[in-house]
Parts: sequence; structure tokens; C-alpha cells
Amino acid sequence: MEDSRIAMPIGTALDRFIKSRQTAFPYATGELSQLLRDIALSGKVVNREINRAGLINLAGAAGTENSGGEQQQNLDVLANIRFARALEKGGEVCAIVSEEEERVIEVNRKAHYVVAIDPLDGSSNIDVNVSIGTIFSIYRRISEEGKPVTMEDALQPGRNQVAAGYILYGSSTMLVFTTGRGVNGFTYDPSLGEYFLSHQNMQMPLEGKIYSVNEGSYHSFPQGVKDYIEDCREKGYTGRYIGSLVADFHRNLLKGGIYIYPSTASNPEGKLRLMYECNTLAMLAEEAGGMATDGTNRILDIVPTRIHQRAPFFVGSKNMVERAKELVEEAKMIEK
Ligand code: AHM
Ligand code: MG
Repeated sequence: MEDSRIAMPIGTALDRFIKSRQTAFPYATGELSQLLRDIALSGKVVNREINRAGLINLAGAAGTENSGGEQQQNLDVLANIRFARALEKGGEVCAIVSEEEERVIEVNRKAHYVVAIDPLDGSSNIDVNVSIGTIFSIYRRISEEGKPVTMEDALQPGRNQVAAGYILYGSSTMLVFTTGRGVNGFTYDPSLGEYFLSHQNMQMPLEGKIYSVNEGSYHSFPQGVKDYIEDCREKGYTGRYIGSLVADFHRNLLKGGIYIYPSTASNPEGKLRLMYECNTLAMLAEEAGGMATDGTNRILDIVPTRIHQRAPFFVGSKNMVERAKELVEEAKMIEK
């Protein structure tokens, strides 16, 4: 088998990259390659809608609520339709779990893959031209093909992911993904309509100086999180919080840093969703040498019991996440 960590040259087109790695993918039948292509293509379509949103009256609230009772934006709804349609047509997916849909969507019973997706994350930033993202996780189904999908297929722990990634719609649009053999980033060239390899085998610095947390909620954070923030302040670290998970994570992946969304008074289980926010970024972080925890457990080991389950989330540079975990655990001991 080809050593899939051998770097492809910068500038390699996404399609070519996927093809060259195909033999190293789990099961290597070409289905996962096709699925990644479908996601990348939908990302181009969504990218186009985002860029034109202000012009064609797409910005703003849709007047409906998502699975978590949060206001849906027009672009949330549109992105959900675009990705779902592409995954349905592509034929490689047996079930979709989407932030925008209350239930598991059954697609092609004969297919082998389950996709968990947040079609457009960072809703509060859509209307103000700030970076937003698509987050996706891919699992191999557990039940037999041809049979109806089961909840066991949907509710798999993050360690079972066969691929995970995001599309960042930022100052440039990027697709960053892993199939369990390193993390690679592709920048979209809109003039050619193609993604090209721009970031090879990405590594998260072990230590960083950036902490990303919504400090407006400081007073309702657990004591250990307050202690960690204090620690960062004393060390003179930089606070950077966009409020778009993908953008905050991406910056920390490149520069070194930690992103925290802990439990708060209004969100006792945290705000972020385990299946299509935390697990995805946890796999990418670990593949890049970083770490992800809920403060006690490794994110990838949590077995979900509900598809829209939330989890407190600490992700980023290994040393920083370890320190945060240490202080959270210490504070819990003192409280006991
Ligand atoms: P969303 O899925 O409704 O967009 O919520 C997720 C977003 C993350 O992108 C971001 O990190 C976080 O919520 C920001 O939340 P807050 O405004 O509470 O800081
Ligand atoms: Mg989200």
C-alpha cells in the first residue's frame, strides 16, 4: 500500500489527490472518494450562494427553527438542501444526520456510509460577512447493507469516523479534511472552479498563545475554566474569538491555540453538538497532533445516545488542552 503521508506537491488538484490516495482509504472501493468529491462540489455551490447572499436577498432569518430550537437563517436552510441533495444523488450515503433536521434522514439503503453534517455553522455571522463553515463527519454503517439503517449506525462514537473535515468560507475558501492519515488543506480557486492542495500534512503546534472562548459568559463558566482563562491572562496570551467554530479552529490549527465552549448556566451540557461539531474537529485535531476533551473524557470516546447531543468542548494544541483539563479536574476535586 502506498504511504499516504508522503506529501503530494503543493498545487495538486483535489481530484487528483483523492485518486492518488484512494488505495489507502479504508475499504478502497472508490465510494468514499466519490463521497468526498460530492461534499467538495456542494461546498462550491454553497460558496457561490454565500458570496451572492447580500445581492439576491438570501441573508436574514428564514422564520423557522432547527433541531435545537434555534432560529434558522435562509443560508442555513439552503446549505442543508444543497448538501442533502448532493448526498442523495451521489448514492454513497445510507443516512444523513444534519443539524438542520430533527431526525436521521434515510437515503440509499444499499450504501455503506453515514454522514453527520452541520451544513452551515456560525449562523450569527452569516449576515455580517464574517467567516462561516460546513462541518462533516463520515462513518461506515454497522448494519448490513440493503437493510433499513438503524440508530446504531447513526450513534457511533467519534473514534469510528473514517473521514472528517470542514469547508471554511473565509477570505479564501478552504477544504480541510482527514481520512485518518494526516490532515490536508485545499484552497478553492474560484476562477478555475477547483480546489488545490495548499497545506500539506498539517500539524497543530504543541503549544500556542491564543485562547478562543466567549468571555461574555465568563461568570457562568465552571471554576476550572475560569482558572484556565486566568492562567492564559497571566501568561499574556491573546484572546481571539470569532464565534465561528470552523474559523476559530482553523486559526488555532495553523498558529497554535485552544478553543473552549464549556458548560454554562444556559447550556449545562455545552452548546456544541457532539456528532457534527465536536467529533469532526476532534478527529482533525488528533490527526494534526492536537487534543480534544469534554474536560474529563476524550471527545472521540464518547458514545452518543442522541443525534443532536451536546458536549462541553476543549480543542486545540495538546499542551494547552492538557493544562485546561488539569485545571478543570483540580477545581472539580476541590468542589467535592
Ligand atoms: P450554530 O451551529 O447555531 O451556528 O452554533 C455554533 C456556533 C459556533 O460556530 C460558535 O463557535 C459558537 O456557536 C458561538 O456561540 P456563542 O455565540 O454562544 O459564543
Ligand atoms: Mg453549528
